[in-house]
Amino acid sequence: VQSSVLGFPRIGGQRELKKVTEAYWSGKATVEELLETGKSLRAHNWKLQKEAGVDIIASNDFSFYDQVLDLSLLFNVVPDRYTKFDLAPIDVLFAMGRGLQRKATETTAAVDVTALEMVKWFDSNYHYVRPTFSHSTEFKLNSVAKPVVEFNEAKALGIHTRPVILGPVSYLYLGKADKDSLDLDPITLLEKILPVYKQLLSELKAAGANQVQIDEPILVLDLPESVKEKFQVAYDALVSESAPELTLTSYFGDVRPNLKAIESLPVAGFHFDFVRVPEQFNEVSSILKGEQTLSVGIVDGRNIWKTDFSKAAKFIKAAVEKVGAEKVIVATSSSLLHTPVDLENETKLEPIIKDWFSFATQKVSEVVVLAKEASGDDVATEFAANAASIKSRVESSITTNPKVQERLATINESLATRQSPFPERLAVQKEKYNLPLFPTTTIGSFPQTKDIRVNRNKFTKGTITAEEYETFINKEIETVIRFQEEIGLDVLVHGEPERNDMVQYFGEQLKGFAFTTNGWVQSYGSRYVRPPIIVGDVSRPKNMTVKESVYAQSLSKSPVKGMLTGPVTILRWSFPRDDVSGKVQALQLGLALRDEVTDLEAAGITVIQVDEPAIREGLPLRAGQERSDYLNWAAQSFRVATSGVDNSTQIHSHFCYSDLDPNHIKALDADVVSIEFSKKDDPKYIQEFSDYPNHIGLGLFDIHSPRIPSKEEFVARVEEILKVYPAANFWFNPDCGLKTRGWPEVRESLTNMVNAAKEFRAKY
Ligand code: THG
Ligand code: ZN
Repeated sequence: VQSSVLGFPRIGGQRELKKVTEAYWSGKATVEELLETGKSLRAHNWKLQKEAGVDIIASNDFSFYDQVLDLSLLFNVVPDRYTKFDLAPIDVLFAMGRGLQRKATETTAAVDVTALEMVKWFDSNYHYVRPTFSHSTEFKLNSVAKPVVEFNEAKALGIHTRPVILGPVSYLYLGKADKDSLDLDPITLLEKILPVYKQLLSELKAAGANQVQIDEPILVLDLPESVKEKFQVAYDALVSESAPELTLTSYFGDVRPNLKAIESLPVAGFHFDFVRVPEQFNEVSSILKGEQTLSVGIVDGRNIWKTDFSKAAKFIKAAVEKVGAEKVIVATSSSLLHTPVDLENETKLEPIIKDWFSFATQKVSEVVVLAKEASGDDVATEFAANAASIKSRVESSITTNPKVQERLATINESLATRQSPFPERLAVQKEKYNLPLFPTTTIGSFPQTKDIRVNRNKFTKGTITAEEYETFINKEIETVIRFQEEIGLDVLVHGEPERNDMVQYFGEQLKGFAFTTNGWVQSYGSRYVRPPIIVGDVSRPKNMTVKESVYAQSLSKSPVKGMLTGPVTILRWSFPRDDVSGKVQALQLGLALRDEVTDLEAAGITVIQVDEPAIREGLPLRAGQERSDYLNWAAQSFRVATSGVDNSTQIHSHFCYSDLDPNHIKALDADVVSIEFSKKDDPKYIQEFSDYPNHIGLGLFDIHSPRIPSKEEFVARVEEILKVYPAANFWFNPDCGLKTRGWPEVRESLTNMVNAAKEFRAKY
């Protein structure tokens, strides 16, 4: 029985990839240094897996930005606006990923181009850059084919790898039409893209690759017939003598509803995720024919809990009995991209709790041990140690808190409902805040400058005192408040200089969480997050945000928003427990946040934003009971958090990164919502939100890009929106928080936005 890892994190144990990429962008590292770091990270990861004894090691799982974006460059799916500047290939990649604005120099012309749309990768916190097709897209294989280069690179190290590529049906389906070709349905391009896939596969074969992992993750979604039927077309064309053997790979969900579409594919094997959906085993394993192999995804690629060896071994045994040992492969459920690199880098975790975890490096060993066990090798020592860890967690008293469980039982509809419906609340809020038409605001964070990070580090390390740190933070808050007043924003924020991350910050203050010092996971490009870990029942020992908000409000007559992260988002961006349901965890968080909201209100902070950007990505991938249950408990936990306040307290919420369904956010009953919108070019999206009953701000500029929109750009965009959207309900705000931007851009962009709002006020 072989072992297989579908992909390893590429960021490096010490965030080497981030450091060199950002150094390159700021001109502090050369392109050679950038490429060299990539190469050494790849070599390190392959060797680590080889030494651990993994049989099937992935290559092409590395990327300088995003693996889907890499494929777009590989296939020449590069809109013309990125090619006209004569940029180096790596700069085209970064321009597509993050936009590029560069002043003209003596030798080079000015560059000004926005980024492609970035969206969440299924239900994870990773984002991919959406392939963007137009009628003029001409597929051709880049002369330097990255999967081939990296296969050869591993080969030179004596490591035979299995390249991973996203399959053609998923690649097209996950893409979209460019704004000049809105009538184009990307899936209709299949026949045109297949020859390029064939060419890539034959080049891989020529280089010596005998197997390729071809990912078709959309198999876990509800697909229209017109897409389902493409699998047979695609794989009939791709499977051939001149191609390596293909393992059709799915993950994150249930393939059963699409099984018909793949049951007759001539591929060499299949991979399924049995961590997420063990129940699919019987049906999906029944499609195997002849020599086809079954890769059993049994080590969780999405969470950090130790695999329960005894349970997993039973599962693998059943697979061996059904399909035969020579056909079974023990694998991670998905790529390990979504887990932190190495538990050994954690020095501050409580040893008892640390022993319950397994990060990517440890998961590699888990796969190997399980494959050995299934092959009849002696792994009794490993199994005994594992059983002891599992038992320690099950029996631990750290994970339960009877008081929290008692309070949870008191949740009912009235606890989750505001005093009065929105129209009545709006009337008192109008009177209380007296905001102008088209109120302007921001989402919450302001630039996290180097100065801020340096001081936070000093405080964490103890080289400055709590008082010195507070003085520093207060000074930052004051700067942000003065800035907002100066440029004329209406509803202010304190800027969140005291927060590292909007989830981690709360995780560190809540009971029931563990947090890491180095557990980074890539979110997009060079941006990583350090998800806290929910280990037990959640409660709030003391208030978490009141001090900073009250200080900020004391500096201004304008309302300053209290800023909280909502229960669903804290749950989604943490590593959750696997021993109680998501619903229980969200409601516990809802109760803890409810106390924070009422504490803020009591302290005079009466505009309170509770962000739920992750609510959409938490939606179960398929329609059905599970999805409607989710929508109910997600909305309920938000309303538990926000319904303890007076009618005159204005609740805001914010959403980003996904195609939102307006119906889902209606159920939250927030007074004002802001949503990411600047990359939504298709007017149908504006239409979708036109009957949203409460107040709304459709994000007016992309905060992932250093590019500065002019006032005229804002005006043109809002004119489009106001053709269908009621002016009286409309707020002006950016797409998202500004923490990743620099001050000069923020100053100019926001000034232009505020001036555009003033122009509209004069007009309406
Ligand atoms: N926090 C968490 N998840 C998220 C977001 C978040 N997922 C979606 C979206 N926001 C992703 N956006 C970002 C934006 C910025 C950063 C990370 C994700 C970021 N990270 C710092 C970095 O990589 O330099 C590290 C931050 C820190 O010090 O903790 O800037 O906001 N959980
Ligand atoms: Zn956002």
